Amino acid sequence: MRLSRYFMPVTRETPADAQVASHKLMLRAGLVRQTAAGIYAWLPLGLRVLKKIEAIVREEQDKAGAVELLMPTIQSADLWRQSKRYDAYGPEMLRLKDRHDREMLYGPTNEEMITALFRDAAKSYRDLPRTLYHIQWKFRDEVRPRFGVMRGREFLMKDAYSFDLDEDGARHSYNRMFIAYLRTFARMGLTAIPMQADTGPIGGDLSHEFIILASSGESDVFYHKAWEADRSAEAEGVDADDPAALQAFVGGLTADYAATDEKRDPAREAAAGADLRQSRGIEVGHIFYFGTKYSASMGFTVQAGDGTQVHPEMGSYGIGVSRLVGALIEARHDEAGIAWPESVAPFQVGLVNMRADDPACAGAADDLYRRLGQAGVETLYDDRDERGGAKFATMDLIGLPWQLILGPKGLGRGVVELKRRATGEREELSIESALARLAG
Ligand code: 5CA
Repeated sequence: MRLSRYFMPVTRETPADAQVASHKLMLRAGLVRQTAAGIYAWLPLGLRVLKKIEAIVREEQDKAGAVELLMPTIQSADLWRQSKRYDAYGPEMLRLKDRHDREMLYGPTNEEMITALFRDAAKSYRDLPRTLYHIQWKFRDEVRPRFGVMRGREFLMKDAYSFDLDEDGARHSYNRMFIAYLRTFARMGLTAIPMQADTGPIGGDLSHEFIILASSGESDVFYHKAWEADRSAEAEGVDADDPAALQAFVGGLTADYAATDEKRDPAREAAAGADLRQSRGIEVGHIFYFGTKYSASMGFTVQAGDGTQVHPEMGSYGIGVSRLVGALIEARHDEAGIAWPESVAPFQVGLVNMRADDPACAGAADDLYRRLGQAGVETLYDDRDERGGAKFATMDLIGLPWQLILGPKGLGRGVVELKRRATGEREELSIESALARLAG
C-alpha cells in the first residue's frame, strides 16, 4: 500500500479525552475514530489489525473443533423472555422497537439465540457434542464506556457455545476451549492468565477469565509467579482429544497456579505466600460452564442413549476481539508508539523512501516495493514527499515490526537500512539480502 493513497490520519497531538496509552495511540495512529460515546469507526489500519486477530481466533476455534456460523446482531425480546433474562438483564441492554411495535434488542450475547437454533435441529445424543461459534458485533450500554475500544458499547466478540449430553462431556468441551484460549493468546505474543471468576448475568458455577497483565487494567489480580514465564508451550503438548489428560492439565494449572482476585479468596494469598504476585489486569476472554440453565428454561431436550429425554449441558466462551487491539497495545508500546507483534501487525514492513524528490531514490524504492509485493510481504510504502524525520516518527508511531529505509547515500553504496521496531536495532544490508530476509 502506498501511503500517498492510503487513509491513515495520524496526529502528533495527544488526544485530551484519552486516559490510557492504548487509547491515545489508537487515536494518534489513526486506527479508530469515536463516532458516539463508546462507539468506534475502524479506520483502514485498525481494521487490518482487527482482521488479523479475528483470523487467529478463528483458526484456533476451528482447531478446537468448534464450528463457525453467524447470528444476527438484532434479536427479538421474546427469545429472551423464554430464558427469563429479558427483564433481568437491565439497562445494559439496548432495547428497540420495530415499525410494528415489536420489541427487539441489539444482542449483548447469544446464549438464547444459539439455544433456540440448536434446539430446533438437535433431537438425539447423536447430534451431540457440538460447539458452535460466531464472531459478531455486540452492544452493551455500559454505564462508563472508557479506555477506547477496551470498554466500548459496541464491540466485536467471538462467542462459542457448547452442547453436551452430560457433565463429563461438558467439562471436556470447557477444557478444550481453555487450552484453545492459551494457544490463541500465545500466538498474539500474550500470556493470558486464567483466573477463577464470577459468572455474573451469564450464570453457572464454573468460570475463568483470561487476564493479561497491564498497569492500566481494570481488575486487581493475584497470580502465581509461575505465570511470569510463558506457559503456553505446555498447552501445545496436551492431547486435546484425551479427556483425562486434558482434565489433568487444566486441573493442575487452575489448582496450583490460577490467579484470583482479592475478594474471592484472600486465603490463597496466605497459602501461596511469597509465590504470589499482585498486578492489574485486562480481561481478554471469559469462559463459563452453566449446565442446563438455558436448555432447561428454554425447553431443549434430546434423547439420550437409554431412551430418556435430557437437557443438554452447556457452556459459553467469549473472547473480546476488538478489546484485544487495545490490550495488545497496552502490552507492546513505548514512548514513540506501538510495537506490533508480527502475527497481528497491519503490515509487516514500512518502506521509507527518504527522498521522494530524488528520481534515483524514487525509482529504487518503487522497484523494492514491487518486489516485496511479489514476495508476498505486506508493505506500507511511505512514498510521500515529506521530511525523513516525520516519516520515521510516523513509522515508529504505527509500529510495523520492520522498517526498511532507502536513501541516496546508501543507494550509492547499494545498501538499505533495516530497523526492527521493537528493539530499535538497525543494520545495513544489500537490497537483495533485505528482500531475502523479509520474504523468508
Ligand atoms: N456469553 C459470554 C461468553 S460467550 C459472555 O458474554 N461473556 S463476557 O460478558 O465475559 O464477554 C466476553 C468478552 O467480551 C470479555 O472477556 C471481554 O474481553 C469482552 N467484552 C465484554 N464487554 C466488553 C466491552 N464493553 N468492550 C469491549 N469488550 C468487551
